[in-house]
Amino acid sequence: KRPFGLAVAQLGPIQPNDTRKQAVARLLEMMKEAASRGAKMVVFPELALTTFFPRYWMTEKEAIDRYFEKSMPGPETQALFDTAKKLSIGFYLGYAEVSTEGKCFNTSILVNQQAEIVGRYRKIHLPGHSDNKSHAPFQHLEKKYFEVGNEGFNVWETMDSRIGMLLCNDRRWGEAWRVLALQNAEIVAVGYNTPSQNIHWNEPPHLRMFHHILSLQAAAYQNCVWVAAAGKAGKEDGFHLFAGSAIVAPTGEIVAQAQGEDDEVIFCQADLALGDAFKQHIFNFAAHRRPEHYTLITER
Ligand code: CDT
Repeated sequence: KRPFGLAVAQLGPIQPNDTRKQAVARLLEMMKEAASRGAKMVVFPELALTTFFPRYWMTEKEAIDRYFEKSMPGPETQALFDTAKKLSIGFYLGYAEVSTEGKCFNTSILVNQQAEIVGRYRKIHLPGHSDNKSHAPFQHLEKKYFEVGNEGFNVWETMDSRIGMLLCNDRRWGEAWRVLALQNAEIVAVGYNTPSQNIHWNEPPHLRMFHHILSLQAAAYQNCVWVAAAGKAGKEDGFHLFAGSAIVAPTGEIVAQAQGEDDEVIFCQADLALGDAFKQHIFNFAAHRRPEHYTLITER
């Protein structure tokens, strides 16, 4: 067995006028709880420092001034790094990034137990739209505020494991997971913010949660990885985001799931060796994959 203390910290809602200081204080509380339960790493949600602001039509400058981080760590986020180092716990954190060249990304970072940033992922599957849908109850303007990530899907050797990162909508795309599995990922961390209401078509609400869990379980099994998925949940400014933060084993089984829609830490002692039998047999990529028949995937 190769035990790895894995924690997911779900966030309840963050309101538009909540400060970074308030958000960071909540993250710190959960980081401490995760560490006390024996976690080596805690996974926080996508855009974990602010409300899910792509629901608002703003000018890009307004959005940047309010909701984007100009540096990481910055003055308000330094405490996360200081506490992580003190407690010797790694973390995944999602936030809105303005790069040094002034480009905007929906980003996550992977921080090791010495509080060093070892990996960065810039979200590739940006859902939603860039125009103002004035008839809709709220917007989903990720295509307006963010550029498509320009650094690919990567896996980092850290904390005695190989860890990959995805962000929210990526979890629905089989290709994203497979690119991480091909780099021998053992754990994939995913932060998300998913509105319960679909503004594009009248989707039955129960399907939203079903497709979220279905995506995580299928991806974990088909790629022999541990999945740690952290959501931001509850009503932000009256708009509901679903909860359902979960840890899924390489067997495809859910081993921990959040019970409510508030700040909540879930934890499991993940056995990183659990995926080995699947990797050696049913999903032995070298023996059984047929990439020569998959070329259409990259051509279209
Ligand atoms: N944040 C994010 O990517 N949310 C999307 C919502 C899809 S509906 C436009 C998701 O896939 O959960």
